[in-house]
Amino acid sequence: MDEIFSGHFHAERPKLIPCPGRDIVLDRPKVMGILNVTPDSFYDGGCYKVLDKALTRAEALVQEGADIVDIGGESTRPGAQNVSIQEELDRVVPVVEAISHHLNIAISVDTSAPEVMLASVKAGAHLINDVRALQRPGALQVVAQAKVPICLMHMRGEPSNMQQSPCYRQVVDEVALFLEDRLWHCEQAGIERTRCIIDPGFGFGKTLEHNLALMRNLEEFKSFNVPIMVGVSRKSMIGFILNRMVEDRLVGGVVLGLIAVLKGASIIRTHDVWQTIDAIQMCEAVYSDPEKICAEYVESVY
Ligand code: 9MG
Repeated sequence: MDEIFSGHFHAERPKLIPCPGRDIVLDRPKVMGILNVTPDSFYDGGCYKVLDKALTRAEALVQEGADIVDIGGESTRPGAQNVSIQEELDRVVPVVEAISHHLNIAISVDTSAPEVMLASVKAGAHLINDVRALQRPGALQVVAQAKVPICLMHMRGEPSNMQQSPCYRQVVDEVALFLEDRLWHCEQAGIERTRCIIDPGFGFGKTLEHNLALMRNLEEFKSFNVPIMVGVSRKSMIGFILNRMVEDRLVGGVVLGLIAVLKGASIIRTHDVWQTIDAIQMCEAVYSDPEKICAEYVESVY
């Protein structure tokens, strides 16, 4: 058991994601804090209040130790409806501008719209997180031109219908096949593989059984030799297993995030930043060189 944990914690992972002006160095697992600017988050339609609140939340994420902030203007929850491009631009771009001026943190934008990708990069975003894996017309070209890293996520269907009886013959193989195909399209479009991140898309067109199979077999995705991102925080798979409401799913999310790291994930996308960092650090302390860890601890105490 011990070897399984230490082996995974020290498993070979890609070391760097090149990014103009802000390379993402994967010297340890990175934590991406979630900043939603949708009506079901703190978005209230009043421009200044939204910006203020978004900036306050981003500051809190930085304080907690987040490496990346992921800004999303389109709700991708099960049952969510599409938003117009203009609405998404209005929600996201001012927040990207404000964060890039005021805070020192890598900025990711969670969008599938090429117009939003382009405007966000111009406004200071460093990375694109696309739950539709650049399948919208023009998206591949925008990311190729911008030369920013891209997270390609697997989703079956659309948020509005994805949880209506999702069905796979072999979920791990089918998700892997999809990601391989999207990586191929990226390379054809001129997006270097070193800029790509893959994500199996927990909860996106998957039953509890599918999600558990993906987590159990997450190490299989290491064979792509690109960083793996995982987002499980507060998702319904935790609710099903623990019978917890959204606000009480922190422990379940942190544990799943840690399992993902042990199985080779390089980036954990979460609402609960400091708790996730603490869990990773405790695991690192147990499985790192004891002399180094103890020397660091003594220094920090005295
Ligand atoms: C936007 N979004 C919501 N959940 C996500 C997940 O699990 N992964 C990624 N990449 N994005 C997500």
